[in-house]
Amino acid sequence: RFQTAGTETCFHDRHIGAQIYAGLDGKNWSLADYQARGGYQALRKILGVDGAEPMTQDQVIAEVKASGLRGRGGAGFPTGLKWSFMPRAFPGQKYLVCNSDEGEPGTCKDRDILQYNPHIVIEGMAIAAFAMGISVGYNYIHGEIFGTYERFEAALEEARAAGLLGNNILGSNFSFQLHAFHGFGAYICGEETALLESLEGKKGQPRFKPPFPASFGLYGKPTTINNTETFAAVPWIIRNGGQAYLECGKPNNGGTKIFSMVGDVERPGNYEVPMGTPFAKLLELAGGVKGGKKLKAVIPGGSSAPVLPAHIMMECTMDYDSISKAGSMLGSGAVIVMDETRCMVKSLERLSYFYAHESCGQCTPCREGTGWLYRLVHRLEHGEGRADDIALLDNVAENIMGRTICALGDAAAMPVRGMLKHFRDEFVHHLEHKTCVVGPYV
Ligand code: L3W
Ligand code: SF4
Repeated sequence: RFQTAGTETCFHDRHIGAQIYAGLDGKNWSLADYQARGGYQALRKILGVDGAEPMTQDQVIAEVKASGLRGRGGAGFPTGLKWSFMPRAFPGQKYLVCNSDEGEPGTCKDRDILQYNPHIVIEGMAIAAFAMGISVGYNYIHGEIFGTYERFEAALEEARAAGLLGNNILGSNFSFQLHAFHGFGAYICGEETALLESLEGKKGQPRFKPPFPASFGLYGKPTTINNTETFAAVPWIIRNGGQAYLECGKPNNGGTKIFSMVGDVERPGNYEVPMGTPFAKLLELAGGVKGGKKLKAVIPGGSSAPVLPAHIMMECTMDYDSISKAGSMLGSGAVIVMDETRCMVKSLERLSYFYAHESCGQCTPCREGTGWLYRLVHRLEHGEGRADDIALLDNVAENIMGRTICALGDAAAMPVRGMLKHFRDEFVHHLEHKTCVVGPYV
């Protein structure tokens, strides 16, 4: 469920959570409802269709830069800077791509945005296309969500019929063709260059970077890729100004962020809060730890982020800088909450299985290393660990880090290193006693 953040801190009438919330019953996603909430006013503003002076491409990019908006897919790269990489005078086709291939364990925000408020993404993409002089775009939607894909297609049809997409949008000389593409459900296709390969009809395997998509992207042409939530923030920024968005959050961490609160909480769901909100407040919004149990640990940014023990997490605020200072990353904003009954060895076994399963197999350290990580944790978990397995686990993780084509290798290694850093005792206990520190095997 999508929920806003309570009266004092919420952005109920000001930002995307409110609008998604408005469509929560599944009835208010349509174009008419979106327009009644102020939708497409930002697009009208930049095109000057209501009599005001149209904005220039530079002005739009300047607003996004001023907003401090950073990529909401995981890397937190500054959006305005990314947009400024797009060569304006490029003679051939340029592309805009929305990465809706949400597959990070714990993350479920993009799905809700597309389901409950698809037009906000369409409007954000149209504004981005205008700013970068792009005439063709694609939204790559995760293959396992069928209803969401159909909802987005229906919204596209509405927008085309209303002259908000297509040739000469709203009577201006700006044209933008936007298409939806249904992916195949592989986690790796969320990596931007694997996504492009998949969009081209090939096997979804990451490319070497550089060159970055900004210069060599879809079909080898300059391409800008942003996450769904990133595009969804753009209409508000254009209507209210970049500075106002920045001030919603904190310096270098502008705006609000949607956090998927999952795991051992009373009310799991998506919560939109200002960047810089204390973790304790976010946990409270989600109803606290389930069943009144004690908080043991939190993975603060999707399964790729290193785990943090409760005492460190309770001191953090939810923004890029605070979480990275604590030794983890904000990532895609999935906050996996673990209570005192959770075994860290078992949790890591589950995570390692995921990465071994999802490795595309292209590079040896990832293909072989993720399999080794899983097998090592599996035998520790099942009381079959050997004397040097913990050291070996450390060693395999270290030998994956930084030696692969894409970030999946690091994403598999970082949780291992986080677990060993903060919960090594539990691994030692498994090794020495062939049983679990929090209870019998289940
Ligand atoms: C031009 C340069 N462009 C960087 C662009 C680059 C990309 C963006 C960020 O990984 C993370 C990963 C996962 N010229 C550029 C440039 N760019 N330098 O900026 O790039 P990068 O390489 O820092 O990150 P990435 O490859 O996009 C994403 C983590 O996110 N993650 C994964 C989440 C998964 C989902 C999902 O399921 N949808 O969000 C979670 O934490 O581990 O670290 O656009 O081209 N010089
Ligand atoms: Fe494929 Fe893993 Fe290499 Fe990424 S790191 S390209 S997922 S083998």
